[in-house]
Amino acid sequence: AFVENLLKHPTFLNNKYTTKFIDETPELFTFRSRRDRGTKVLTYIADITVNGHPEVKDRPLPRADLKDPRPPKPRREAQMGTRNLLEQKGPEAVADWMKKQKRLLITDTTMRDGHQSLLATRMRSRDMIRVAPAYAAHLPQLFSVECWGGATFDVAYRFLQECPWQRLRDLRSHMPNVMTQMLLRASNGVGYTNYPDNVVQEFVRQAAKTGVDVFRVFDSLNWVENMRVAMDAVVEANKVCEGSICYTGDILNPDRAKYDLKYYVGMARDLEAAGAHVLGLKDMAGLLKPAAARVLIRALKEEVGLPIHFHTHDTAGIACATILAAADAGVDAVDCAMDALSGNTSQATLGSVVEALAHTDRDTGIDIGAVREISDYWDAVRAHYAAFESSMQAPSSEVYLHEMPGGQFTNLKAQARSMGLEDRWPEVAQTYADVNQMFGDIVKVTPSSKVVGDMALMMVSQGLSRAEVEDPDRDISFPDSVIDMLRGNLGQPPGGFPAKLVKKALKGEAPITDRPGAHLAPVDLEATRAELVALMEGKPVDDEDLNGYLMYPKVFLDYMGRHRIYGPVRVLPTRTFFYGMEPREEITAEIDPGKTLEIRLQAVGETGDDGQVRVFFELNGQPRVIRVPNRA
Ligand code: BTN
Ligand code: 3PY
Ligand code: ZN
Repeated sequence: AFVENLLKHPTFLNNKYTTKFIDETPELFTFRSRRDRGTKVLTYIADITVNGHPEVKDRPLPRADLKDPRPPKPRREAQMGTRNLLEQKGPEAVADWMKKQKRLLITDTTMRDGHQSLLATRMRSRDMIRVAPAYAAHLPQLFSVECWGGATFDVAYRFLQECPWQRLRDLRSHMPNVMTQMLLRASNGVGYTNYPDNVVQEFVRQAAKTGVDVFRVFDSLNWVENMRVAMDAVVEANKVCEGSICYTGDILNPDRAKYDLKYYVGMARDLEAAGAHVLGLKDMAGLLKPAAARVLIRALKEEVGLPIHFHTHDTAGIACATILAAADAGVDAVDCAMDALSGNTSQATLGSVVEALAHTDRDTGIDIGAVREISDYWDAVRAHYAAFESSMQAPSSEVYLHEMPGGQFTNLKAQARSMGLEDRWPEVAQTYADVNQMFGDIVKVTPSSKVVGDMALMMVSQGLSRAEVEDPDRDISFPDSVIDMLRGNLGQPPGGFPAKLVKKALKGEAPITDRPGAHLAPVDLEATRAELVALMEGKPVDDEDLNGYLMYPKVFLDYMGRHRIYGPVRVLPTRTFFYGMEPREEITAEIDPGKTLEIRLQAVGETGDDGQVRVFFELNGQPRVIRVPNRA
């Protein structure tokens, strides 16, 4: 009843949630559940078995014969890795060490960008944590494991019914020797909007404390001014600050002179001066071509003193070639995904890069046997997420036209499908490119990429051309996200936004041109905590929960509401989580270290006159009957 009440409340339906709303409607939050965790988890299984999981409705099913994936067993103790170096000597020592390495260093992105770009970010913590000990034992040569941030934070609460902080804590403890890495959208945190400075600072402090070692910090308009608060907080936490350039355009194309070599070298110098330990080169769409990589990496190596960490996507099928060119030009570290979750909109294939460089100057030293074994595990994991696979069958050079980031491409395609525009995809791609030019040729990466996507979908669905949108005599109702960006609330792109468009969209209202954070009052953290304690009936609120609430108030409260009903569903196998159980099926779930639930579904009863279904279980040998509503 709690969730239903809450979700039906008009304030939620209008999506105008504010903290004040809670003060005014405390009765919605007083749902109390005394049931034990086992009963709650059975309630979840019963509900999913009867009603299905809304996220996989009408989507392709995983193969019926799939087993719970078995991670490779570690065959030796974890050896020293980059995390030990960071702990003992600090972030500057890590940067110095990187520059001294002859070998090419590799970050494994499987647990963040890999599934974000291929499986709509839907990979569950359990599938990651179970393989972490194998990474610790057999891949201690990795530079880092990217496993947090970007879209994974809100997707965990929103769709996977799990706590992102707990994921991080568990990965950290099962993989204590290799650095963890996160993607941080600077002042946009892990959200889509600019947060007050102290919220960003608090978030970084907590992420560092819970277990992030390397923070890749970027700004969605490449505005270094708007990266300082986040970068300073990382340096303050004594973690590795990877200040990043987002790469767009084509430095070798004279028609895209706005983002030329000089521009990138200038930004790199600014990031160095701003205190970065490592320079990130973030090619979120996979636009950097091999020949351009040679030129750019060489120039950056000459002009800045920082080690360089290169990130790209294989959307055009050329990422390995670009990585090899970058390696030739002296790049220090690159991002790859484990073979089974690589290619297309994801990263280059880790095993293939390891093989390509074996017996060369830049031999990675990574154990290819371990890569294959761990990739086999990821292959088995991926099969469970068939519902979230995209329709992309092959790499495509079309990305050089639209320049969509890997993480957005399949999402926008799905959005276009849901609006009935799937057949008109080439038009969406062209319009996305037109909108980019209309906005003055901007960097497109979360959240600016979402703004471009919103505008493009709106134009295609309404049949509007760029000229019509720009026509001063034609009334256009711009999407909210576009108006917000043109107001300056995401910061400033190089050269500013086109004045005529701003004037039209804002109807003459003056935009801000300084830092959005300068306009946002600090949040009173302890008052917010007290408010949250009150909502949760006096249950203490720790710093992780407080930070989740600060980033995503409604998403966090919805998660908490479901958590009271369904309990720790994170312990369930992925198949059970999305599809429930079959009669006579048995599963085990480790609810605490060493404490397991043995769950057997006996039978599902008929729907009664009251609309309730009785579901018959055995829990650790004891019969249990759970009643759930039939929502069909
Ligand atoms: C979500 O995707 O909303 C989170 C997982 C829990 C949702 C449960 S599934 C059964 C019940 N039916 C719904 O539509 N939501 C809850
Ligand atoms: C994110 O911000 O989530 C991204 O992956 C950007 O590339
Ligand atoms: Zn990426």
